[in-house]
Amino acid sequence: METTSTPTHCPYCALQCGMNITPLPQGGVEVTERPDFPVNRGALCGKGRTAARVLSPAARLTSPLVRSGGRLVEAGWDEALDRVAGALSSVRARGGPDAVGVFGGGGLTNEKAYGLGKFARVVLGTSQIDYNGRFCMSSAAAAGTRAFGLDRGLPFPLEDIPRTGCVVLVGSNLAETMPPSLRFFRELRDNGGTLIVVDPRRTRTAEQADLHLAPRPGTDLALALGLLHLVVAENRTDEEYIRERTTGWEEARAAAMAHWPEYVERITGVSVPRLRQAVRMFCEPESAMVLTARGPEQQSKGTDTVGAWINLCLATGRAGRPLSGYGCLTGQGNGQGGREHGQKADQLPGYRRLDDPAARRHVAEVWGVAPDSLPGPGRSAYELLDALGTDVRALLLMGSNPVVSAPRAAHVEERLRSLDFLAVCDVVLSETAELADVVLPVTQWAEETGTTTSLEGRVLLRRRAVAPPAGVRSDLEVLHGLAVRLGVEKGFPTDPEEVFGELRRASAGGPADYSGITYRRLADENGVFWPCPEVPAQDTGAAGAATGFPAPHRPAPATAHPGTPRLFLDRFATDDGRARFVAVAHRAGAEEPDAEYPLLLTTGRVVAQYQSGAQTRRVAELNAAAPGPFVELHPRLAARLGAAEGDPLAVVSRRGRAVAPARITAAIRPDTVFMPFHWPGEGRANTLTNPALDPVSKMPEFKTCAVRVELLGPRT
Ligand SMILES: Nc1nc2c(c(=O)[nH]1)N[C@H]1C(S)=C(S)[C@@H](COP(=O)(O)OP(=O)(O)OC[C@H]3O[C@@H](n4cnc5c(=O)[nH]c(N)nc54)[C@H](O)[C@@H]3O)O[C@H]1N2
Ligand SMILES: Nc1nc2c(c(=O)[nH]1)N[C@H]1C(S)=C(S)[C@@H](COP(=O)(O)OP(=O)(O)OC[C@H]3O[C@@H](n4cnc5c(=O)[nH]c(N)nc54)[C@H](O)[C@@H]3O)O[C@H]1N2
Ligand code: SF4
Ligand SMILES: [Mo]
Repeated sequence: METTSTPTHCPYCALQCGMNITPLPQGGVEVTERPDFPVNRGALCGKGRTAARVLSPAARLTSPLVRSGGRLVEAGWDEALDRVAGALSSVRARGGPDAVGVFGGGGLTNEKAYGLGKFARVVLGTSQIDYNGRFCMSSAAAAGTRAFGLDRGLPFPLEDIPRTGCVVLVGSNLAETMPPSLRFFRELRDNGGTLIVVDPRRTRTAEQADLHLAPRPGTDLALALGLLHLVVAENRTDEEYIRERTTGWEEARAAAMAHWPEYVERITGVSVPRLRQAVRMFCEPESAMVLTARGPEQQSKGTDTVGAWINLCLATGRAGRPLSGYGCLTGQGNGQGGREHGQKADQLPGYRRLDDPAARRHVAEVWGVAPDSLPGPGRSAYELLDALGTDVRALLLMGSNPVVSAPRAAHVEERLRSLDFLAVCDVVLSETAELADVVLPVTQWAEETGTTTSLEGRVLLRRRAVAPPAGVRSDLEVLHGLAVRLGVEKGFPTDPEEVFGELRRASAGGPADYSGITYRRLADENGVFWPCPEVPAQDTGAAGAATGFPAPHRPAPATAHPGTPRLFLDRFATDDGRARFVAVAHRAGAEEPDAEYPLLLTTGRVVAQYQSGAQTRRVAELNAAAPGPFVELHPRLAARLGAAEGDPLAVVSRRGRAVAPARITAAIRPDTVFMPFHWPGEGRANTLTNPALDPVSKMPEFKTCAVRVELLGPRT
C-alpha cells in the first residue's frame, strides 16, 4: 500500500493547483500544501481542500450497475461490459455506425480524451462524438483560431499578469471560480497596474477592480466595439503594429466606427464617460491584456464577441508582444487538453482537423487503419443530445452530467430517456447515471496517473497517490474491455504512460504538438508548455528518441525542446504569420425580453460547488457553504414583486419553470436575475436556459434568456 506523500494536482478546475496527498494509517487521505507548484504556491480553495472526500467508498460507486426490472442493480464487470458491448453492436447493426453516439468531458485526462476519440472512430466507426467543452470555452477557441491561427487558452503564463499595465477581465468571476489565481491580480495592482472587470454583477472579482463596467448581459460585443470606436477616435491605434502584424484592419475599423459610443451606451447601459475611462486605462500603459471567461463566451454570438475583444487588442498592438495579449480562462481540469486530442466532433489528436486529408493520413497511420475508414465530422454537443432517440439510438457517456448541465435540460433529459441504450462511466451515481442502462464505476484523479493541460497550456503529470477501492476500474480499462469485446484486440492499452506515448506520436507535427513531452520530463519539470516538438535523435545523440514510441522510461535528450510558455512573440500561427482582424457587428441575443418575459436570466457559479455538483454535492463542508440554488435579484425588482430575502420565487422561461429562494442584492442590475446551475430538481437553472447556438462554435446561450419571476405565496 502507498503510504508516503505524493505531489499531484486537484481534480477540479483548470488552474490545476498542486497539492500533496498522503494516505492516513487509519484509512482515508489527507490533502496538504504543495508550495513548489508555481501557480498556486500551496494555496487551495475549499473544493481542492476537500477533494479527497469523494475518494471515500461511501461517497461513490464501487460496483457496476445494470438495469433489471426497471431498477439499477449491482453486477460483475464482465456482465456489465458484455451488456454494453452487446447493446452498442446491435444498435450499430440496426442503424449503422452513426446510430451510436459518444459524449466526453473536459475533466478527462489527455489519455482518456485521446482514447475516447480513437474508440469512437476506430472501434465504433461513428462520427457522432462530442463533449461538454462545447458548453465551456468553444467560442473563445473558435475566435482564437480565427484570429491567431491557433487556440491555446492563455498564450502566456499567469505569472506575466502582475507585470503588465492593465488587465480587462471580461465575464470572469475568478475570485469564486479560481480563487488562488486572485493573487496574480492583487500583485498587478500592487505593482501599479490596473484591473477592469466587465460583469453585469458586482461580484467578488469586480470588488477588486479599479473600474467595474456592468453591461446588460449579452451586450459585450457592442461594448468591445464601442471601446474600439473610441480607440480610433482618440488616435490610440498602433499603426505600425497593425501594418506589420495584422490583416483585415480596414473592414474591422469600418465596422467599429458604426458603433458610436452613445449607441453603445444605449445597448449596454455603460455610460460614455466610463467607456472613455476604460479606453484610457487600457491604452496608456506600455502593455495590457484582455482575458475572457464564460460571461462573453456563452452567448449565441460568443465567437464574434471574443473576436471584437481580440480586435481591440490588435488595434492597440496588444497581442504577441511581451506582457500583452488576449487570453481565455479555460474552465475544466483538462479543459485545454480535452479540446486537443480528438473527443471533439471535428477533430483529430494534436488539435488537427478531421476534414484535413493530411491530418487523416497521419493519424490513421498511427492508429494502423486506412484514412478512408475514419468518419467525418459529427454533430456538436447540444445537437447530439437533441438527436438522441432519433437517429442516434445508443450513447456511451464519460465524464459529464448533462441532466444538470446541458441547456434546456428537461428536453435533454427526455432525449436521454428515449434512447434504446445508455451507458455511463462515472465516479458517482450522477443524475445522468441514474438514467443509464449500465453504469460503470471508474477510478478518479488521485487513484490513477494521467496528464492534464492547464489553462496556461502547461501539460502536467497528475500522479496516482492512493489505491482505488475494490470494484472500480479506470476509464482506460473500460475502453480496452469494450474494444476487445467489439473485436479490436489491440490499440487500447490500459497503462496511461503507454497511451501518452501514442498520443505524442499522433500529435507530432500538429498545432498542439506534445511529441517532445514525456512523463519523466513532466515529473522533473513541474509541467511543460505545448507546443513541444520532439528534437530528432541525430540532433541530440539520444538513441531511439526519434521513434517517439514507446515513450516510457526513455531519458529526455540533452537538448530537448524547452516547451513554449509564450506564443506569438515572433509571428502568429497563420499562413502569413499575421493576426487576422474580423469585421463584426453588434446583434441582439437570441431571446430578448418582452411583455411576457420581461427580465434577463444569466447563470454561473458559486465558489463552493463545482459544475453539475455531482462531486461537490457529496461533500458536507461544501454543502454547508452552498446548500442549494437561489435567485439573485436587485432590491428594486424584489420590491416590485413584494419578495423578501428567502421567499420562494418561480423563474419561468419559454423552456420551463424553476423554483428557488430569493437572494436580494444591490450587486446585480435591476433588469437581470442570476442563478447558479449546480443543482438538479426544481431549482435546476438549466430547465430555463436557451439552447440557441453560436453559428461558428455551436456554443449554447447559457448567459442570457428572457424570463419572468413570480413570488410563490407568502414566506413561511
Ligand atoms: N467554484 C467553481 N469554480 C469553477 C467551476 C465551478 O463550477 N465552480 N467551473 C470551472 C469551469 S468548467 C469554468 S468554465 C469556469 C468558469 O468561470 P467563470 O467564467 O468565472 O464563471 P461563471 O460564473 O460561469 O461566469 C463568470 C461571470 O460572468 C458573468 N456574466 C453573466 N452574463 C454575462 C455577460 O453577458 N457578459 C459578461 N461580461 N459577463 C456575464 C456572471 O455574472 C459571472 O460572474 O470555472 C471553473 N471553476
Ligand atoms: N446554465 C449553465 N449551464 C452550464 C454552464 C453555465 O455557466 N451555466 N457552464 C457549462 C460549462 S462551462 C461546463 S464545463 C459544463 C460542465 O458540466 P458537466 O459536463 O456536467 O460537468 P461535471 O459536473 O464536471 O460532470 C463531470 C461528471 O464526470 C464525473 N467524473 C469526474 N471525473 C471523472 C473521470 O475521470 N472519469 C469519468 N468517467 N467520470 C468522471 C463526475 O463525477 C461528474 O458526474 O456545464 C455547462 N453548463
Ligand atoms: S482553484 Fe481549482 S484547481 Fe485550485 S484548488 Fe480550487 S478547484 Fe482545485
Ligand atoms: Mo466549463
